[in-house]
Amino acid sequence: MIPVNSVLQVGFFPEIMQLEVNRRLNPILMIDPSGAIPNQDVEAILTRPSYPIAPKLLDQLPHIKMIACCGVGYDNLPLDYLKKKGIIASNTPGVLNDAVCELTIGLLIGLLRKIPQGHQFVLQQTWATEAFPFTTSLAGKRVGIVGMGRIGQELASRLTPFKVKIAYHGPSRKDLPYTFFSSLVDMARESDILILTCPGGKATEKIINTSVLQALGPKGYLINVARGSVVNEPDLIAAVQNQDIAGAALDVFENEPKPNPAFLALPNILLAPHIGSATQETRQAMTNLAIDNLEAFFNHQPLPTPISF
Ligand code: 8YV
Repeated sequence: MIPVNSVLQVGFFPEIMQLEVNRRLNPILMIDPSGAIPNQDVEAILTRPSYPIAPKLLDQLPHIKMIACCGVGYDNLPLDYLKKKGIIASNTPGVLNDAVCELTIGLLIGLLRKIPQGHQFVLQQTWATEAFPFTTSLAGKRVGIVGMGRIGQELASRLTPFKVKIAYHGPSRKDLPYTFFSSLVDMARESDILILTCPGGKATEKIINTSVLQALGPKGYLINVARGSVVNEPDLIAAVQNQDIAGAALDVFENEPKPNPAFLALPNILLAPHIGSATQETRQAMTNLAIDNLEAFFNHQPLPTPISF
């Protein structure tokens, strides 16, 4: 049982998620993280990855012992600070793998086969006078996955039936039936498609830069469903503008919900508003898993999905 007035909800939760929250607990709402603290006696925070939880906020909550993040990424949490203060945290891995992989494959095929351009081609009735240009097949391509965690591994298994050759880059080799590259540039050089599924944070900040994009080459494609922080956006914009790569599909950006305006004018780019996990079923499951962690905390039980740090 979660005690009344014990949980502070930091940030906006879309309706279907807020309904689940309200069904199971009665949080104190702090929709604007920079606003005034509504109640300093709370023991736990419920939030989402899009809301950085600053130490200065936590310093105003002397009884905080747990943070439940409703999302798989937790680069919004000050882990060193939490460790120092003995604050535990949870996220919601696993339940969003299907949704994120489905969107990734949708973006990939939409980008390679120019599906949005084909839609406009028909709407504008250009078809009556022109033939839509040939595109390129996914089958036979070399796919390099950056970050072989739960989502990366699920994506690799879903891509295999598409007759692609799969490689991966990450901090260490894993016992997987795919080629491992310790060097990201080397993998880019040996790939037709780079797909980013790695965590955000300092370790992956701007690892996709001009060197990687040049190695990927003019027939190469970049797909980002990880975090905007993983990509050096000016480098990517220049690479697409100069046709140093063939195109990019992006679901995440440095500045959400107002991405760099230069992205909006690029050809051969496919943009989505950070909807990787945004299905009704997935967001309900994520919200309930986040609350399961809160319940476990208040019942002095092990957390279902603790963050290790
Ligand atoms: C969240 C995300 O899923 O899970 C993540 O790491 O990137 C987000 O899509 C979403 O904000 C739900 O809280």
